[in-house]
Amino acid sequence: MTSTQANTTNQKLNSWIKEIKNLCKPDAIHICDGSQEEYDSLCEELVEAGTFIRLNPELRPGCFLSRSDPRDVARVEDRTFICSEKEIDAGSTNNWMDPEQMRSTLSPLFEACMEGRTMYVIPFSMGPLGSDIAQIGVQITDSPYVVVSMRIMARIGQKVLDILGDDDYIKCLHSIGAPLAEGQQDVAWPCNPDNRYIVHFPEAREVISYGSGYGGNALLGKKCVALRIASVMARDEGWLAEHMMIVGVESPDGNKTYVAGAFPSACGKTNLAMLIPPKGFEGWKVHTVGDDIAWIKPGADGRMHAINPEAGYFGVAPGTSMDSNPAAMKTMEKNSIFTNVGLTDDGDVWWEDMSDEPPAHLIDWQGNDWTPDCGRKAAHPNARFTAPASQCPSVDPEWENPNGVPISAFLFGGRLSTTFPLVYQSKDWDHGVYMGATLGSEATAAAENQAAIRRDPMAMLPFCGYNMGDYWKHWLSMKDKVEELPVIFRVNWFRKAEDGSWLWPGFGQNMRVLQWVVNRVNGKVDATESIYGNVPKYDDINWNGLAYDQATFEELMAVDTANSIREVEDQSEMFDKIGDQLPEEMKAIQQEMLAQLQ
Ligand code: SAT
Ligand code: MN
Repeated sequence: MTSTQANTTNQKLNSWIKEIKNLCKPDAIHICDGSQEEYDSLCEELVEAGTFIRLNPELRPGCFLSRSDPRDVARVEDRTFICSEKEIDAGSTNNWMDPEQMRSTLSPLFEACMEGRTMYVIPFSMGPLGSDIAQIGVQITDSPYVVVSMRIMARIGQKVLDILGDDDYIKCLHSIGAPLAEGQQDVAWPCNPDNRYIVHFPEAREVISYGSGYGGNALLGKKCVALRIASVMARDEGWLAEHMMIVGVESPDGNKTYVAGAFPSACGKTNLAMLIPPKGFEGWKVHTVGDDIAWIKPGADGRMHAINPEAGYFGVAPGTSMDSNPAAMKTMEKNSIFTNVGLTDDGDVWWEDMSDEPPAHLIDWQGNDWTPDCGRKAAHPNARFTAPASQCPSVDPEWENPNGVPISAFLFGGRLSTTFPLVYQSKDWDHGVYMGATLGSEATAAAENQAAIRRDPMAMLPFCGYNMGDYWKHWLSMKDKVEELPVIFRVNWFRKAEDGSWLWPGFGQNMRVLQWVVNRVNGKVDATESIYGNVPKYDDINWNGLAYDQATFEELMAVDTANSIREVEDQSEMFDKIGDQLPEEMKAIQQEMLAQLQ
């Protein structure tokens, strides 16, 4: 291990480090300084331990492949807990346990759990260093894979401690739960899959995670801090912590309009964050501020300002290609970590749909020989790339602006094949909150009219750290916190024709919708009222470079009464689940819409 270490005179932090050391009994302690030397030597150790395979430096310089335990491949929502003092504050959409009871459940698990391992202390900043919108946390972990991943995903090290000074921080304790007895041989991906806990104490601003080394279970700055804990802080302090990408849309005259958007998984959120305008949009550019999370605060100018609290992308690899997302592909050309993807014979990575022609042979994500006809996937469906945002060719020059970027519009988008028009604008703020609260996607891409809708309010279902009804009330209350509210839209790229074919020609054409959104918020184009909200006329969308006839557009925008009634009625299931905490505005808007449809 490198000799460089960070240091701090923060007494609270130093005594917490001592306390955890006494509890977890690691062989050594390392306080991460965040330097390149430290990163390099940890990667070297991971290679020696068999956790990392160095990829071909000519094809993927500075890149590593990691294969997880096949039982530790994704977030575990059924093992995720919100331990608020009162059960009602976690709400019916979260798992709750009494905080004291949870602490006594966890304590014995952590006793000597780091034996034979090094305990790393990672000071991290979510958000640009020193930004008023940023927050500082400290993660203690026994996983060097987590340390190197956190160095990509957040700002870490001595510079964070220098800013922290003697202040408070968000406490994040993590252990893979796999102590090593004297002389015991380690495995490549130690974990404890039968005993996982991903636990949040919202009032204490604290996270404790045990048993998993993967993704959001282990890189605690991401979903645990930046969404579950931050959403509670945002409620208490009057801002928003959202599961949203952020883009800056630049028009040919150089004007930039920032848009943030929430999408349930598999709805093209990353593709939209890195969109390349198609033919017909000469002079237009889309700049990436963030791909996953937005922290949004009322600014002194009376507008909402957003930062991306992260410094890297932890993206789903399968399906990503030079066709679907060239910017993402370029971002991960170097200095990136790949987890659970295939390893080609020339030392590069491959996953499903990365190329039309799969390699004739590779080693799959479980370390076995793989050929295109073997009947197994080369990469796990939740295989990931971890890549620095600074390497993204479309990264916005303002992405690290400590004041954030001013948000003009929010998008909510689900996958609905039969009901929802391509795009519509909310009638007012409350109606926009209703549009986000009722967000959902079809569980399967079924063509039948009855496809079950999985509700995912604001795409926050597994990430809201408090009662969902209170969260919607908080969203409603934001209308009094700024003078210039962002305009709210819903989009749906997934509508199908009677014969089951897509009505919209694909993610690459979404710029046409983004442009209409930008023109709307800048007052450059009118809209027509419909039952859903304000919709574009055919002529108000820029069709340059695309042959798309008006009849297909009308089909894409049509309101199917029977399906719409079914959809609106179906929203009651989620509303009933929220129970007494449901803001009355939600029910009122739903009833009004039903009345109009009938
Ligand atoms: O594993 S993460 O939580 O970081 C990503 C995801 O599951 O959305
Ligand atoms: Mn996400």
